[in-house]
Amino acid sequence: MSLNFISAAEAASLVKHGYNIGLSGFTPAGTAKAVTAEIAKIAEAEHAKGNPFQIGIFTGASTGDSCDGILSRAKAIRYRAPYTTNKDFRAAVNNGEIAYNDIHLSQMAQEVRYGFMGKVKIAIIEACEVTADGKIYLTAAGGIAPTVCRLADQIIVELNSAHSKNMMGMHDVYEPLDPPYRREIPIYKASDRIGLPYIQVDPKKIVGIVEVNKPDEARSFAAADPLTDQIGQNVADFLAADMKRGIIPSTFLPLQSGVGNIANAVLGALGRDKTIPAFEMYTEVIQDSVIALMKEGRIKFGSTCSLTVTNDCLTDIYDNINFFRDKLILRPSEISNNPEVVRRLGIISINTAIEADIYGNINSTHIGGTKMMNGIGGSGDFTRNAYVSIFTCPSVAKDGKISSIVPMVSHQDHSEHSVNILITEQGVADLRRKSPSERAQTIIENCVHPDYKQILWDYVKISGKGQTPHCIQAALGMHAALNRTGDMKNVNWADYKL
Ligand code: 0RQ
Repeated sequence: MSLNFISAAEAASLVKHGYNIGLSGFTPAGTAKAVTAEIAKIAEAEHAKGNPFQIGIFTGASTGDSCDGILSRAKAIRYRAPYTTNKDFRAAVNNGEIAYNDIHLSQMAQEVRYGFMGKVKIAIIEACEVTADGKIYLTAAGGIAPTVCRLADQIIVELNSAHSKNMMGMHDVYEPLDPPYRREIPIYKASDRIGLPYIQVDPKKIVGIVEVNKPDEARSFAAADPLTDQIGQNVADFLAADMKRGIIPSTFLPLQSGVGNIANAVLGALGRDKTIPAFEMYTEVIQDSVIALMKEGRIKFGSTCSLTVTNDCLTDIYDNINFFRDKLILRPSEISNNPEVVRRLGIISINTAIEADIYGNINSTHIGGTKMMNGIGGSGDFTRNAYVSIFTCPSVAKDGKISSIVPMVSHQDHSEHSVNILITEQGVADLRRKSPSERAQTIIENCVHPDYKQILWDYVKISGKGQTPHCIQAALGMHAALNRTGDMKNVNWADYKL
């Protein structure tokens, strides 16, 4: 079979109203960019004629503006799963315009395979190389590409020359069988390679190859500041102390770290702290700080689903591929985030909370309990199965008008049963082996901002008795005060007397 090159517009014309499309990528790394922008144009033209045009999007995690942003603005998305970070998509979701299914990232590929999500008509896959016998070499992410390639009727390849062919060989493509035939995933250390360096597809399904030269759209991160540095130092001090006590083996354990400004800064601090030995990562996202630490020898190996790095950093990896070839491996999200593997390897997970409550329940996704921020991402995959699960956040948000620690979370993603450690710039709350009341004491004492300590001690006083004491009428009183007055400090517990 010869390779059939077509334009992005020709490729987009294959996508019809009502189709579900499956995309490569995980975060803006490795995602389709050109065909999605052309689909948006078709949607706008159809809408101008009074015709409906909306599609479902299945992908690994967030994408870049060329996908979620452009398609949201064109009102071309009916349904989407999972995680996304785009602000226009977020606005459309919170206006009720898009049906958004925020599921754990490890489950996405298997739920598509199980038939829970509906038919995938077309897969759009970014590649750095494709061969006439159907070998697709992915770029900066694994995502759900192997699964959607296998299930889709047709495959469009975006052959993106902004990604170097040096990426060939960096992926480990492996798809488990479904129950009742599934076997263990044979990864026993972060660097184990268990699959192929490419996706093998039936070449007849590749209906077109679109030549593209567009870099990934990963955002750069805010520089670390004294607050994020302090959070990072608290994480490093905590881990060093656990090692000293022999709770964490002296060889250390692989780390997972979430995405965002805080996560980037935490890793930087861990790298600087030489009481932590050089370590490995088994994670879903590698950001710039990890690459810098690899060059310094502080991180020995990184297994990831994506290289969510700035373009300068990605160019650096491509230019020095011989250095990175035995230090990095990219896996599909079903494997990078697999609970079985996370539990086996004994991962230390570090994720960011939007808010936590005094009992250790975590909200990672919703602002004020109702508005979607980004989504749960892989935080649940790792937290529930970690050797030690850690959440970090600044103790206050929005110039101190919001306490990140509240009596009861306004939305719950991770329960008290899965959360071991809470860390803010104020300090560390070790929740392991503690009862709910003991957890409340340690969280308020160690993690809450001084402006909110007395407010939360007073809440404890009005909470009465119980395994998990609460004054139910008042449990969301700080959120109500924020809505009413713009500042949680204006809560008055006397308003909620029994
Ligand atoms: O608002 O954007 O208006 O400034 O939330 O907060 O402090 O910049 O932190 O970039 O690290 O993001 C949880 C969203 C943190 C992210 C979250 C406001 C705050 C700011 C962002 P502005 P920061 P970060 C990996 C695994 C998902 C789960 C996860 C995330 C904005 O880490 O999406 O970890 N996690 N997945 O002001 C109101 C509060 C607030 C608040 C913060 N209590 N109330 N606003 N903010 N706390 C991802 C993958 O799986 C791919």
